[in-house]
Amino acid sequence: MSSARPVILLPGRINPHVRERVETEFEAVSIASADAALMDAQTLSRVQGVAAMTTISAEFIDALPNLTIIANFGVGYDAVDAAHAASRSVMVTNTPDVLSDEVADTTIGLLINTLRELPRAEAYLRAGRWASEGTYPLTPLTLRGRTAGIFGLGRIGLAIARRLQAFDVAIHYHTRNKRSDVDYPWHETLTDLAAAVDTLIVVVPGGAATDKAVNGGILDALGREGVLISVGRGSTIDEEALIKALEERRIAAAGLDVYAHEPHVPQALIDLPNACLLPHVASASVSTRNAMANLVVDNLAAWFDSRAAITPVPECAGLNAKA
Ligand code: NAP
Ligand code: 8YV
Repeated sequence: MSSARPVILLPGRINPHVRERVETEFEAVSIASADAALMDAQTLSRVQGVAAMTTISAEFIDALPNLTIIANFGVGYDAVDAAHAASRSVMVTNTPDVLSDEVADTTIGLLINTLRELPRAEAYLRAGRWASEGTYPLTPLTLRGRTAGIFGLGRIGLAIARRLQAFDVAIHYHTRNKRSDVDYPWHETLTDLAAAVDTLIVVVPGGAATDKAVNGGILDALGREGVLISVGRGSTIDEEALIKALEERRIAAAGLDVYAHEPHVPQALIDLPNACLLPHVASASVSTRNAMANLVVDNLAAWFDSRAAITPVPECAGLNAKA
């Protein structure tokens, strides 16, 4: 391998297709986690790029004096201190669009599983209970007649909305900025949105601005027939408040793909019959993860080729070389 190739650090677990391409197209350095103490001074100074699906802190960025790009595996980049990277002229890229349809498909599946209890019905069959006890009980909840409120009508939120329209579900939304390209009713506050709908779908980015935004008050506004679906980031939901609302049946049910402290899921949630739980799999098909992996490595290649990343995050868009 030529020593002229840019040196790319792979800290911690990474998608195998990212690893394969980085090892082929760059000089790869792997370490167990994003901890500068795991590298000697010479290695720290050789690193020019990072490809990661883990936390990249300001401290770690500062420990890499010749770093110019962090390519994040995932559209959500709340684990990367992008503001700090930008202040040091380090590019950060993410993987938008290529996963939107997959995540939206999974969200619809999670919603229907939550309402119609399909995983529980299948477990009932597999346990032999259909033959021994009779038909599975009728489900109190249904998608029919529901009104969905989408908290975060961005790329994925729009893909969810398009699918829900085909199911004849009415759609409302809350974002900070009203969109001019859709006719769905916009609500200026999350409380107003929750009060107007019976199905709240959360797909905003994580981070300080959305931390625990879905709290007990929002769940009470959603109401007793209310269903919460969360596919954005676990940090956006006040998990303790959610568990209490589900236990007390102040909302009817919840379907979750993301959690505050992954991969740890509170036992109280696992024990709840009205929670439908997935292990952060919304984008997790081989084809979609490969598309994300290709975008990670294509961003690195474009950056080292022409200093023009393909999908810079907004904080870093100004770092791209002008065409
Ligand atoms: P996006 O296109 O940037 O959309 C984000 C939406 O959220 C926008 O409509 C934005 O509108 C709104 N928003 C952002 N901050 C807000 C705030 N503080 N209050 C209200 N609305 C806010 O992002 P995307 O591609 O749809 O992805 C969304 C998120 O989904 C990602 O960041 C990631 O965390 C998560 N995700 C999860 C999985 C999974 O496996 N479960 C997979 C992919 C993505 P305004 O800017 O107008 O507010
Ligand atoms: C991945 C995601 O599960 O893109 C995101 O923001 O949450 C998911 O697609 C994640 O990036 C894998 O680490």
